[in-house]
Amino acid sequence: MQPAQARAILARQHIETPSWAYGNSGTRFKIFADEGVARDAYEKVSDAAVVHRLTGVAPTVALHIPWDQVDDWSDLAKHAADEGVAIGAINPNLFQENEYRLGSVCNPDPAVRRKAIDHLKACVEIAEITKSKQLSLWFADGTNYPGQDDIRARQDRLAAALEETYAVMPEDLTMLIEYKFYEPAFYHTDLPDWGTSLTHCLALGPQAKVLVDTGHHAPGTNIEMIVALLARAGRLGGFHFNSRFYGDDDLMVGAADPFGLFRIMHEIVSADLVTPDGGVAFMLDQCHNIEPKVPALIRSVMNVQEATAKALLVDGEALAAARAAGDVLGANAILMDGYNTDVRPLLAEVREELGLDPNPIAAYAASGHAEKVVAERVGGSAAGWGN
Ligand code: PSV
Ligand code: MN
Repeated sequence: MQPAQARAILARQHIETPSWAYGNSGTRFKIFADEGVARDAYEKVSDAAVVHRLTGVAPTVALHIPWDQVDDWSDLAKHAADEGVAIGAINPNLFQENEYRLGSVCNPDPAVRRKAIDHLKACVEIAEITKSKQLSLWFADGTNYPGQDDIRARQDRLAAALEETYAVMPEDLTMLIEYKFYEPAFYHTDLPDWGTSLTHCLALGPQAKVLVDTGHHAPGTNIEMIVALLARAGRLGGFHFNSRFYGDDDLMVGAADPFGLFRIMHEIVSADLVTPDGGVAFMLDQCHNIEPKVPALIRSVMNVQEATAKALLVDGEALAAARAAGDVLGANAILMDGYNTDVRPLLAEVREELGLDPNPIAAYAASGHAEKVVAERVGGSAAGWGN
């Protein structure tokens, strides 16, 4: 694609940031608290708005419920609008309460399943009030020991819960079903892979789609192949971007494997799903344990932009011709030409065309936001896992 065409697409890109990345997080060993960290959903939304103002391509923020519980959802949506952003995906949290020790919607106890399904339905209502377009589901359900529970019965319980939730969804809401091969369950996970997610989506109907979290695969998995298959099936609902060296590390997207991210974006570009009209939600799902959070999110958005720009610059016509001619090395070289292009000047132009500083990281440092929130956000407790 020509640079001018790529620039037009990049200017319309939409990358969603997650509210939980603005709060404190850590490992099971230690949470290192930062100064100036958002204390509630309002402050997280304000931080997300800073990322959007500096990058121009992060206009929505995902919420996690009840981490982001507020008294008045329309007031939070209004706060977002006042800040120049909107509420993105609504993520029901079904993994932090004592009742969920043996799972949520797959729990053997019908009373626990009822509580979990009621929470899913309450989140549909929150999505309606906040005008969110995605209900994003991830279940920590699974077992730790062979024999612990009936795997098939748990699938039936899962299907029933999804069906009851799907039935109350408005037509403009998409249900995203995320999979993860292990953790926190270690023997079996009820939604371990894209095939299981897709099977449930197909049973539910067209408003159910698969969410690919890049950290949720075994090492060496060819994620772009999964992306291609889901795109072909019309069921690629979105991404949780992050990067990993070992497990579900939730590091900044593009930090560990920028080439893998490029290969994913190449499939997205080839399937013509890169713009918001493609209906794929490009979301980040990360934790910033030791690095400052807002600039880490700015850097992450930029990393996605860079991978996208490289994918857009691949010469599609030349690639098709090389493939048709069986030119193995030629086709590979054409793809690598895209990857090896330094797209930073092109993205600087995109930002200038949007009226932004070409260097969002420097603009953030100069903005004084970090110092301002340290001075302002005194008292109360910083948001973090569990609140
Ligand atoms: C689970 O590991 C997950 O990827 C899900 O998307 C959760 O909602 C999120 O992380 C919570 O951090
Ligand atoms: Mn995720």
